[in-house]
Amino acid sequence: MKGHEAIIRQFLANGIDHMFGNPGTVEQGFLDALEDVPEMHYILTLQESIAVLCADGYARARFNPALVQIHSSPGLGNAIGNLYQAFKGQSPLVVIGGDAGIQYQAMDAQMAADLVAMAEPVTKWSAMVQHPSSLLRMVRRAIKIACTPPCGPVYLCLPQDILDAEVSEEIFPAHIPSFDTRPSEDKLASLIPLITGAQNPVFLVGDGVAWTASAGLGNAESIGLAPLVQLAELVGAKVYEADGGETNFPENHPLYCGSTGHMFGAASLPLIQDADLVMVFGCYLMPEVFPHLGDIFAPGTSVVHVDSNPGNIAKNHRVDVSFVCRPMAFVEALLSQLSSALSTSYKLESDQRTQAVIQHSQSFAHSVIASYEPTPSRPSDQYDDKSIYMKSGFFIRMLADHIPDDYVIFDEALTNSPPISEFLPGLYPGQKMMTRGGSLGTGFPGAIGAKLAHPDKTVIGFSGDGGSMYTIQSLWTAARHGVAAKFVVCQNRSYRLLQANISQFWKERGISGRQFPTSFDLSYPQISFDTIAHSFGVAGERVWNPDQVVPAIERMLTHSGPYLINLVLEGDVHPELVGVHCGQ
Ligand SMILES: Cc1ncc(C[n+]2csc(CCOP(=O)(O)OP(=O)(O)O)c2C)c(N)n1
Ligand SMILES: [Mg+2]
Repeated sequence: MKGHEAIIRQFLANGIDHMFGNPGTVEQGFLDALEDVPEMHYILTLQESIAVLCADGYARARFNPALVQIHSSPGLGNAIGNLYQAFKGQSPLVVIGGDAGIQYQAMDAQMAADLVAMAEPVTKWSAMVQHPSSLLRMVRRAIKIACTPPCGPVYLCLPQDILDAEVSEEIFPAHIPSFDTRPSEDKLASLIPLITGAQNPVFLVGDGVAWTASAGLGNAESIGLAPLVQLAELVGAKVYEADGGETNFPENHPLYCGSTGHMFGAASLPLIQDADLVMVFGCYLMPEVFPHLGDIFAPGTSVVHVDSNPGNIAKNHRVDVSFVCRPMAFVEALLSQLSSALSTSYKLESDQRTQAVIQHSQSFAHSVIASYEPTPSRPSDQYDDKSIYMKSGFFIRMLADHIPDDYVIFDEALTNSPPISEFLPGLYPGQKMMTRGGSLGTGFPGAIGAKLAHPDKTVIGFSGDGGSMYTIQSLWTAARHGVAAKFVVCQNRSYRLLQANISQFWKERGISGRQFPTSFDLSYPQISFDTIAHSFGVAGERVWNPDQVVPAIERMLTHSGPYLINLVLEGDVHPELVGVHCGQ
């Protein structure tokens, strides 16, 4: 057997039977061989970034590795931004990249580049196979590294002449090291006084929770988040998501207080500084774009960090006690010691704390409802010579009323995300996904990957109008492969988040009286997403009026194939300024 076929069979040996890719000449040998191995399903995407993002959604929805096939240097270049996204979020992606051949390395020929070096900063491991005798060894190593916590993407360059050679190696599944380590009982006991002495405990949870919820990949959903929920309830802790794109705590739980800031360290600081005990589970601190540079913890606060990634622990901020293990294994072991150590008066106090947090969560829910108007009240904007009555809250509330319970959401609705968290919460790992690392364009390809992973579930991808345009041709992939994901574009005709962020920038600098930069405006020319969808073979419609919402949702949910709703929302729309304020 030649290398072309052997690598396909090697992936199949590890249960990897989908390949998301975009082809080129230097990969022609194994794409040809693929035609004779029907067990491997090739999902054709029209740009390498989309291949990475579909695979990312597929991996995240199953907590299992996914395979990406990309072209040589230009293809790798296209993939880099979203490999970064996958790297930030611990997705076990095995990326195989084509190359003309080892024999041409010295020539610096067309498409030649230092591919391994290009991929290095955005992967856990980047390598090129140098000799046919180690082809399968390297493929197995790639799978193993991608799947060992902290999981992450790997890049393996496969020169065509290596794949052309006969393979002498045996095919057997790559071994994934067990991560079922447990903290020592003595060290756990040292935490009891810290916990019982705390008046105001805060938990910070990140994607390390979901990715290592079970001891092996693949069944995070069945293990669930129950032990962590139990611990939070026992100690009456406020729980904040930090550095999270997965569901690391049930979003509808009264102790869940939402996410720390993504943008400004100053916004996250008050959430942490009134704590006297901070327990960090599977996350890096802190994930903002402009993080706080000083101490984020108040003096005297005890900080406990539990992570399967030692690199996260004490990376930027002080830590008092740490455990390198799966957060859920730590929590289970701690619970068995803690339950008997808590006095009745402690339990009364923690109940009081819980009640206070519940009131806080309710007032937050009220503010979401006030801002996003789930009950439409007034015409708020004009679009296409029509009055628009609604904000996203109404659509999302109606969708929540009609959707089956087994929904999976990829939420890249950005400024329209709060009502999604309110009405369509993520309850277990794999039910709700968001982008990581600030990367746009993930919503639709991510939903396609998730639907391929769960053909029987209702999968909805939400995207802003801006974000959707980075990867809009992913709709074609859904139509081509009959992937019945549903897509919702929140069309506010602007990069609204950038407008919100510059408002903060102006506020901090005492600047007033400015118009939003016209580069944040998407109103002209008008984008018709339903027309784009139709042209790619995806059914869809435009919704701008509350009366249209329920019938459109019913059509979307009952349609047998992929379906897109172009949801027209109010926005800050100034087409008259385009070209004027740019000085053109
Ligand atoms: C690949 C990439 N390019 C640019 C940005 C910068 N950016 C952050 S938010 C944003 C606007 C997103 O607009 P949209 O998807 O319409 O959502 P809205 O803010 O309107 O809710 C942009 C362009 C980014 N995060 N990622
Ligand atoms: Mg927008």
